[in-house]
Amino acid sequence: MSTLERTLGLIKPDAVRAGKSREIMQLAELSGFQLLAKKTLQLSQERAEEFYAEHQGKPFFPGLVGFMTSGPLYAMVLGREDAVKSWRGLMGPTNSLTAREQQPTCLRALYGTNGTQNATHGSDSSASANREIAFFFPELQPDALEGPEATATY
Ligand code: RTP
Ligand code: MG
Repeated sequence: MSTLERTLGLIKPDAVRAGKSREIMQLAELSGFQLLAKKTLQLSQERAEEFYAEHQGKPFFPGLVGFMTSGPLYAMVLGREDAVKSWRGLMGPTNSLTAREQQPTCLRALYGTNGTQNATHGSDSSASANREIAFFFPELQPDALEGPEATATY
């Protein structure tokens, strides 16, 4: 029996700028992912730093934050069996230059530029997926229905 798993996918600012968002979403759907939710948004420096908090202090961190705030991105909730692992497989290696050598048909080979500007993001575990979906789609969380406002309404 197959169970639906959810992961958080991003189409990063380089791929959005290059006009590849629709193509990437179509490839995702052709690869068996359901596009359960999507939105376009611009990250502030603070939000980008929070999203990539695990990389604070690394040499590439300032460049990463600068890149992720350089323009609008797409955030997507992707559903599929084994979604976390499957989406990372479709993206391919982190560095787009390596990706072109090792997996020429993966998303990062097709749409990315280098080690930082690599077109897409995907959660690295089910726990990360839950956290990252809540980060970009707080309105989808069951908790959003609780709290004083909701209680007062009913
Ligand atoms: P992501 O989180 O974006 O899905 O990528 P990942 O797991 O494959 O790679 P991770 O190690 O989490 O790195 C996060 C993002 O930081 C940028 N990066 N630049 N120049 C560099 O050496 C370097 N290393 C990482 C990339 O944008 C990478 O996706
Ligand atoms: Mg990562």
